[in-house]
Amino acid sequence: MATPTADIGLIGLAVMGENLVLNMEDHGFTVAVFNRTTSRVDEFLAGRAKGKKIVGCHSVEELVASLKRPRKIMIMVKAGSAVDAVIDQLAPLLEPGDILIDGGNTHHPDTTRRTRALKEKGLLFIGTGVSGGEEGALRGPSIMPGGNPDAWPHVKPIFQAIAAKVDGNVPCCDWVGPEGAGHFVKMVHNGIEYGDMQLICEAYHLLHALLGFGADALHEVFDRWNRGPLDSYLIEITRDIFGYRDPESGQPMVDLILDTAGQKGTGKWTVISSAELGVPLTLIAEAVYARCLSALKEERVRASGILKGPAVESFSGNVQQFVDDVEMALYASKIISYAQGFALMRAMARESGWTIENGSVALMWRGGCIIRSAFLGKIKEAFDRNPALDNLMLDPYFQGELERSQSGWRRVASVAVSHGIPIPAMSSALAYYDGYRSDRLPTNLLQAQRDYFGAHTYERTDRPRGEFFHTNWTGRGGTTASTTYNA
Ligand code: 2AM
Repeated sequence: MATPTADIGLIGLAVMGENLVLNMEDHGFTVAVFNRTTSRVDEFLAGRAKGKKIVGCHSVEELVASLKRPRKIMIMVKAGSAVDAVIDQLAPLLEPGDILIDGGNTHHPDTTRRTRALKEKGLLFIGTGVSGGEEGALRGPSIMPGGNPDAWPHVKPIFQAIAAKVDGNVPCCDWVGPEGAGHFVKMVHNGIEYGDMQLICEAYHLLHALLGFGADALHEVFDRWNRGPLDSYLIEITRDIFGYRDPESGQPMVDLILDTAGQKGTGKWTVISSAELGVPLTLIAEAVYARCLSALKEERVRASGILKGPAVESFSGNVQQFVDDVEMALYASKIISYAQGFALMRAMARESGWTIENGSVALMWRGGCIIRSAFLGKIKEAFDRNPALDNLMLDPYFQGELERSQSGWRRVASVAVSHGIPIPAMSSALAYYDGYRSDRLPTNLLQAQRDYFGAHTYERTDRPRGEFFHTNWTGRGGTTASTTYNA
């Protein structure tokens, strides 16, 4: 058999897989490729891979034989059982110390399970988030690897070479943590992406429905916002979307698109995870539910003729001031969303015994991925100042930014409410801000209610924490406290 020549193998030549291969090759690595439907290998070799250091293989055995040791194989197939099928095919052909990498959108518990199972066989598993879409995969994605830490030194030179770069030459890729940590962080990235997109849509709704701004005016506003603290990929593409006209009708394309959204599930997983960990992730939850509500198109159309809103005149305030207020509302809400997302990662790290460095995550998201922005640089600085920061809002910079933007944020919330325009993400963000900064919430009453109907007991303001009391509120039912009723 010929001497192995390839630095890494890749299985799954859909567009993400192909683009990653071309990116690796472009950085000097020889890549062996395989796809279940082998005609795809031939098409790739004859097409985009022609003349490049890419070794086409027609079986997994051939792929394994073409790799230098320790072998490194990246799996880019559909998340779920396909990943297990490929791993089961490969594992018997590999030797201890060989490395398998899943670069798909896998749910993190699967990655934890695979990392553990393969470790038993001496194989080193990595589950990595790859973000940036097709373009990112080709030109520089954000890469978030986690799993067996022994694999990282072998994979690092390849991953950091192909990753997006910021601030000169800093790669948007670093080791995230053990087991499913990489895929967990990618999941939170996607949740934050849901939140960012929903916030932008709410800003659009306010400017469009309330101020009557059309696509051209919106294009201008987003162009200006993209040069301020909101500077980001998503604001930039939104600006460009408003500038795009339907080639046939000449109308703004955005006006012709049906207002119902789909979702693939990563936003939902993020929200489920927040509920399991008991971390408020209200903004992303609202963003997920806003998509669900949008999908009820026929119901909404029927209800629009039945349910009445406020009888408010059209907007009568200062238009320029209101546009600036909406910018502030968007910006402040975005700070809340990231504060909640980073708090979730901190809680998951604690719960799982993982080490996830929030500053390092912020750096990985700075470039390459969909939520890339200048703002993430500020988040990185905040976690550099204090890696153990409980909540991003408490960092002096973000505290100041929230203070600066909250009057506009509050004005937007009240105008939206009085005009009947839904801003679930912006208003829930404000509720979280006001809740988090409250030293006293109405939960004393909640505890009284729980104790009244279920003898759940309560602690007292005039006694030390940890002492529990029960009141016989009705004079009936005795004085026995419930100790086994905690959900
Ligand atoms: P295919 O071209 O043979 O369908 C995205 O669907 C990628 O995942 C494709 O490269 C596809 O291969 C691959 N894929 C899907 N299910 C698979 C499986 N069970 N085993 C191997 N590859 C699979």
